[in-house]
Amino acid sequence: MNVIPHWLEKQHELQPEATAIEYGEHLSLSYSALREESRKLAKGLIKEGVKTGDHVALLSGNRIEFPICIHALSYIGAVAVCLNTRLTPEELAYQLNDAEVSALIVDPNLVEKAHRTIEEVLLGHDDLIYMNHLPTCNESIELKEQLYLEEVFTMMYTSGTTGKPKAVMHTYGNHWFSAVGSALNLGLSQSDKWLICLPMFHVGGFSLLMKNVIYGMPIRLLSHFDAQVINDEIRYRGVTIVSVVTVMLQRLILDLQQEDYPSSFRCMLLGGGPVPRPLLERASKKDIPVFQTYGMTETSSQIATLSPVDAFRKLGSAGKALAPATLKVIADGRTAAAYETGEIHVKGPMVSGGYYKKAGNDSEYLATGDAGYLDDEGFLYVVDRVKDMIISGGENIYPAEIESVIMGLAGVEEVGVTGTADEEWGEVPVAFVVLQAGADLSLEEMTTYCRQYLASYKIPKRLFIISELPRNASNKIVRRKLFECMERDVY
Ligand code: S0N
Ligand code: AMP
Ligand code: MG
Ligand code: MG
Repeated sequence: MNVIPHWLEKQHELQPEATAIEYGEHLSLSYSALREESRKLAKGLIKEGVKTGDHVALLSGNRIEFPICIHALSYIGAVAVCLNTRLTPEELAYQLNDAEVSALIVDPNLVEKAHRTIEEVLLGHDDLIYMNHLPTCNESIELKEQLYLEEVFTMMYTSGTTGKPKAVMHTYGNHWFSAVGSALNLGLSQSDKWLICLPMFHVGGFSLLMKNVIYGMPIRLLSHFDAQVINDEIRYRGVTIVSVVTVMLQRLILDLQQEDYPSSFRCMLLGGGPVPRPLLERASKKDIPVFQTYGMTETSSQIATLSPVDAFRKLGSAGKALAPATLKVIADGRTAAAYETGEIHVKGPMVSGGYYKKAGNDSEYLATGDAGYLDDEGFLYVVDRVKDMIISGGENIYPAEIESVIMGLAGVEEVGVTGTADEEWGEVPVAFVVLQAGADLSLEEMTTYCRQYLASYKIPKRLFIISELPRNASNKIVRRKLFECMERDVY
C-alpha cells in the first residue's frame, strides 16, 4: 500500500505558523492550530466510541468546524459521509441508512432537520454530535500519523439511472491525485489564496480543503454565496482563485459594475455544469480569467481544465485531461474522430473505484454519461448528456427519483420528468403526468406533496397533463420526447 505522512502533520512540520484557513470577519487558524483542533476532536470522538473504519456523516453548511471534523476523522481513519444540507429528512435518512452511518455530526443551524432525519433511521439521539459542543480530549491517544492512499476517506452521494442515490467512495489517493493534477495544470503561487463559496459537502468545495493541506495554501471560507461579498473578497482580501458554478458567475458579473478585479486575481475556476457561451464572452470582456473545467463527483472534482494559455483561443472548451488523467470519446463502440460526438470516458488516479455496496468499476475507463467531442488539437467540448440527469444551479436532479415520488400522488397513472432551459438555473425539472380517469392535479398540489419528500430545487417547476408517455420498444420512457407529446398545459 502506498503511504504518505498525514498531510496536516506535514504542514505542521513545514509551516506551523502559516495561515491555513481564514473565516468570518477577521478570524483564522494556522496549520498548527488546525492540527491541534483536529487532533483534540479526534481524541474526543474516539472517547465517544468512534473507531477506525466507522462511517460518520456530516450535515453541515460552510463553517470552520467542517474542515476540523474532516481532519479529525482522518486522524481516526473513519470515513466522512458528506450530506447535502438542502435535502429533506426523508432523503437524508435514505443516505444515512445506505451508508451504514454510526454517528451524525450536525451544524447548529440544522439540528431540527437532523432530529427529524434520525426518526427514520437506526441512529439514536446519542449518535448525534453537535458542532457547537464537539467532544475534545487532550489525553495521549494514538492517532494516525500516515495516510494509506488506497483507503476510503469520503463518501458523497450521486444518483444512477434508477434514481436511487449511490455513494461515490473517494480514497485518500483520489483526493491526493486530484489536488496534484490541478496544481500541475493551474500552477501554484506563493501568494495563492483560494476562496470557498461552493458548499463543502460537494466535491468541488471539498477538494479545496484537500488543496489547503496538500499544497499548504491558505483558503478563505465563506458561509454562503453572496455576489457582492465575493466581489469584495476578490478585490480587497487577496483572494487569487475562486471556484464557482455558472449561476454564481452570472451573479458575480451582474454585481460587478465599474471596478474590475485586481491583476493578482488569477483564476475563476468554473465547473459543475454547462456554461452558456455568451456568459464566457461577457466574462472575457470584463477580463475575468475564467478557466472552464470538467469534472464530477466520481472524478473527485476536475479531470480536464482549459489551461491559461488557451483560455481565450478555445473559449467554450473544457480543455485537456489533467497530467495524471486520460480521456477519450467513444462513438458506436470505437474511438471517435475529431469533432465527432460520443460518450466521454475518463481514466486516472483521481477517478473513484466505485460506489458503496455496488459492484466495482472493472473497466479501465469510467463512462461518464456525458456527450462531447475533441477538436483536432484534442480539446474537449462537452455538448450534452447521455444520462437523463438535469443540472439546476450546479445541483444534480435525477428524473427517476422525482417520478417515483410523484407516482405516490393520488390519481397519477404515470409520470415522466425532464429538464427545460431556465435563465437563472440553467435547467429546471418539469413533470408530464398521465392522470387516471376522472382525476385532477394542479401544480400547487403536486408542489405541496413533493415538498415532503424532495429538496426544493428538485420540485418540478411546471406540470403538463398528457394522455400518454412516449416509450421506446423496450417500454422505457423516452424523456427527451416528453415535450413533443404535450397536449394540455395546466400551469
Ligand atoms: C448557486 C447557489 C449558491 C444558489 O443558492 P442560494 O442563492 O444561496 O439559495 P438559497 O438562499 O439557499 O435558497 C433560495 C431558494 O433558491 C433555491 N435554490 C438554491 N439553489 C438552487 C439550485 N441549485 N437550483 C434551483 N433552486 C435552488 C432554494 O431551494 C430556495 O428555494 P425555496 O425558497 O423554494 O426553498 C447554490 O445552488 C449552490 O451552492 N450551487 C452550487 C452547488 C455545487 O457545489 N455544485 C457543484 C457540484 N459538482 C461538483 O462538485 C463537481 C464539479 C467540481 O468539482 C467543480 C465545480 C465547480 C467549480 C470547480 C469544480 C472543480 O472541478 O474543482
Ligand atoms: P456532479 O457529480 O454532481 O458534479 O455532476 C457532474 C456532471 O456535471 C458531469 O457529469 C456533467 O454532466 C456536468 N458537467 C461538469 N462539468 C461540465 C462542463 N464543463 N460542461 C458541461 N457539463 C459539465
Ligand atoms: Mg453527482
Ligand atoms: Mg441565500
